[in-house]
Amino acid sequence: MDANKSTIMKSARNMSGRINWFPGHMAKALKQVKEKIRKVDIVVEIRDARVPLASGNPSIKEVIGGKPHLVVLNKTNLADQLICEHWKKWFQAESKSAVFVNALQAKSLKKITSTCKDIMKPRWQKFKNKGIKPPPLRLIIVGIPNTGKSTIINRLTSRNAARTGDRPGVTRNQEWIVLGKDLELLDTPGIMPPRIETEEEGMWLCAIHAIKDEIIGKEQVAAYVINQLLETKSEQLKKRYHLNCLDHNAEELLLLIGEQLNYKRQKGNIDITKTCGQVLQDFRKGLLGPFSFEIPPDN
Ligand SMILES: Nc1nc2c(ncn2[C@@H]2O[C@H](COP(=O)(O)OP(=O)(O)O)[C@@H](O)[C@H]2O)c(=O)[nH]1
Ligand SMILES: [Mg+2]
Repeated sequence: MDANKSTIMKSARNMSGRINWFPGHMAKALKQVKEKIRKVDIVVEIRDARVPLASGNPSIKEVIGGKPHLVVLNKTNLADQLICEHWKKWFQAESKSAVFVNALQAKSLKKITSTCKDIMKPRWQKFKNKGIKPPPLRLIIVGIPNTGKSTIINRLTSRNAARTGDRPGVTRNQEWIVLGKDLELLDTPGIMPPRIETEEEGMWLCAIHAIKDEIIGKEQVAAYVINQLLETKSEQLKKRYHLNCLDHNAEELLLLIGEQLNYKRQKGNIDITKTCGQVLQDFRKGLLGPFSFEIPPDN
């Protein structure tokens, strides 16, 4: 047991006790996103509904400039429904354009394109007032890793997509995907680096896999998730892994889960890394129940 435990406790901290979340390049990444944003009319930022603020990057404001900005809170099927309702009200009270979606559901993605059109209506009306046909509305999908950008692009484009490159007189390098009448999407998303303000936010981003497990270690991330679930959703945990009793700390529970899953090494020791990997995989698929990490701040 002790040998296993020390593996879990292995720390990702540097000498000064700070977690080294990632090796930089923030400015370069933001510059690349900025260059892409220059080409579009509206920026659609995908975040994770379980972490509505911390899965964004506050620097995006400067990167976007004055362009309209729609926040899409994705993966609502993995988030606590009641907390999502609170967040909806919060975004409304802040007058921020936000839609809540589950990218795995075609119907909910329509909200993205229809809201974009609504947001752009006043600007497009100006063209019409001058008797000019408005140009196609161009959008870009941006966001931190693993929020569902590629899934959303693929699902938005799979049915009614044609490349503008196929049309004469438009860009020939196929960077625009026609999404339907008067709507075009930049074919690659802008990948934003996360900006982590507190250690807790960092752990949230690890839990939703916006940050690679290697940074903190699977064991630490799994222990964090278990501790969070123990606070509110412990029954689901108990049921999933056939645990008799939850009166243990996270490290002990992970060993019990490994025992239940029969994840063993030679000599019968629990394979704790494999166990932690499984717990994280189950959590990220929603098999341990819906869960929200971040609750709305007071408006
Ligand atoms: N449960 C759930 N999973 C999703 C949703 N959207 C995306 N995913 C999954 O999240 C993972 C990351 O998605 P991906 O599109 O690659 O994210 P990207 O890094 O932002 O491009 C994939 O396993 C997707 O299947 C969603 O709304 N609900
Ligand atoms: Mg992707």
